[in-house]
Amino acid sequence: MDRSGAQLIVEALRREHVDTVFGYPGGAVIPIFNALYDAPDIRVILNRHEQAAVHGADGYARATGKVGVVIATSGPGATNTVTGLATARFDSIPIVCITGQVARALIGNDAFQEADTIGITQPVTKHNYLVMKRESLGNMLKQSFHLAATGRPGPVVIDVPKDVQMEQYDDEYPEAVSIRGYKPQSRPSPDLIQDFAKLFPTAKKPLFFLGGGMTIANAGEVFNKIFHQTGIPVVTSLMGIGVVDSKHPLNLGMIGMHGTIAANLAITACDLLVGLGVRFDDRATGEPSRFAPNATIVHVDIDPSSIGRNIHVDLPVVGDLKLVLEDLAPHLGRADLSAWVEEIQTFTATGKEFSKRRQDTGLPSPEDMLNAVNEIFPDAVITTEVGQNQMWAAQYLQFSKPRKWLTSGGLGTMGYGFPAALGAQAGKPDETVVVIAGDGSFQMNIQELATCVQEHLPVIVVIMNNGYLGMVRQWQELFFEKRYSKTCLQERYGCAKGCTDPGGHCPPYAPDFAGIAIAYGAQGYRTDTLQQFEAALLAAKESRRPTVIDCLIGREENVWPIVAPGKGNDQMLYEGVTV
Ligand SMILES: Cc1ncc(C[n+]2csc(CCOP(=O)(O)OP(=O)(O)O)c2C)c(N)n1
Ligand SMILES: [Mg+2]
Repeated sequence: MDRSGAQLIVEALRREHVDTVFGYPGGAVIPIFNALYDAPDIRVILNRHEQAAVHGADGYARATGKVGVVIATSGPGATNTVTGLATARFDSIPIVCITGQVARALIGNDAFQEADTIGITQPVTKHNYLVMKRESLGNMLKQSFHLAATGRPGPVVIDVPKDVQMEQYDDEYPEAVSIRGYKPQSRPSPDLIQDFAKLFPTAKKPLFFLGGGMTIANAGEVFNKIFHQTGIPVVTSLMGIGVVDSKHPLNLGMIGMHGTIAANLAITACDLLVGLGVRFDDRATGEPSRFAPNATIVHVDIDPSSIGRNIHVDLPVVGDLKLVLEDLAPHLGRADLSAWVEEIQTFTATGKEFSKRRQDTGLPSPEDMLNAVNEIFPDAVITTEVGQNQMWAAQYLQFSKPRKWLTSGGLGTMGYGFPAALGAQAGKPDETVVVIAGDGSFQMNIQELATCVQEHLPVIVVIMNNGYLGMVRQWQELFFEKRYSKTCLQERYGCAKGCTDPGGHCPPYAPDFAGIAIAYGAQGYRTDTLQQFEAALLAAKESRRPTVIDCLIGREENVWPIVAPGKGNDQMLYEGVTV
């Protein structure tokens, strides 16, 4: 039976069990949207910007574990996807991004809305395809889904010229896929597992370090068995949050620049460090020569190219984390770690002691706000924007399950959190989805309020409004003599240069976020006490409507502790005092 390329694309979506796609139409993808018009089984979410559509597919993928799909037109549609693709690439999120391209005969002619999508997206994708023959479309689609989801997952772009979308051909969507040279290794040899297991009985201070790969590999369940069986403490990267219950006393939380005091002290003291699905990113390691200086380091990852890149690894283990841990588990027993656990308790106590130094600003503190979110939405899916809001969320929010913590870890993309929340909500309609946002970041994709309202996605946005690009301001305060160059979001033309004294004399904040929410048809609240904030959260919970809660916080609140650039994780500052 002859069918058009566009019809085959829709068939591919069905065969890959895609129930939701995110996108934005344009001249070069009209045939695809036309074919989707006849596919009531596939929900098409119309975002208001292609970047947001990719973040939507990304949030959907992180929350559900499925491949996220996005469709954008040629030229500006495709170029708008780049930040979304780079965000997904960095955090290893499976996405298939279908872009329209000008007709084959026009490629290379500077045709209207032509862009070299393959060239532009190559560095920010796992792979990409330009479909120059209608007969190749089926295989390339199948390969795109396969590559996106397997091995180290990532975004794949498939660029389809408009005339390929319209060309008729008699083909079926392929059943099987084989890509020459692509065989992600999944299971290490039994000998390697033996070597790995041998390190545990002699270690006096073992420590697990969990990263985002644990969630991607769905390795949480088997890991928790090992964790309870061995009693070995855990630290995480930003992306590793949610694999182990935050409330467990042996889960010390995040390491690194804004990690917890206990986690940074533990990683400095440990003698066996087992990194699982981590990248040893510079924000996590601090100065590499001071990172885990006493430890034998094991690194388990599906991607051999990420092993040994940033720090020296003693035992590399390439493989699928779930399979590796399943193979390892039978070799592990319970050793006497009481001296190590006692030492860890002193680290935790130090952390508690320092936290008492936080000063009251007279406005809701980040910790109080996030505790309220913990209490009112204990099981919510949380997404974050980027900046101080993201770090406070990582420090104070509590999780007991994976796929509930969605944050742009590698790229640190402002504007990620809100559209990702829409995607997560579309994929998990029965769950509550809360965005922890900054007043700067939220404005990077604020137009998605329209998507939210019109698609009935009752996302709750919590803006921690400090009137600043707070994280950059914090760096200016600590490392650039308080020269607040272009980080004040209340600054108006005519404000005194060098103002470091935000207060009542400042011009009013623009925009009025609650007013904007209401203008879009969502609910909006502006709060400046904890009581008002909690009441707004409860109102949002009650209504199940999209809601924006703009909560004022102390303008110069800082994230503590901080490991200054160039310093080691053992050299933390808390409220300016050395830990
Ligand atoms: C797209 C993008 N541009 C710039 C940055 C650099 N940046 C990192 S944090 C930050 C400030 C974010 O401000 P806001 O959203 O208000 O969050 P806050 O730190 O105040 O909580 C900036 C500008 C970024 N991460 N992403
Ligand atoms: Mg801010």
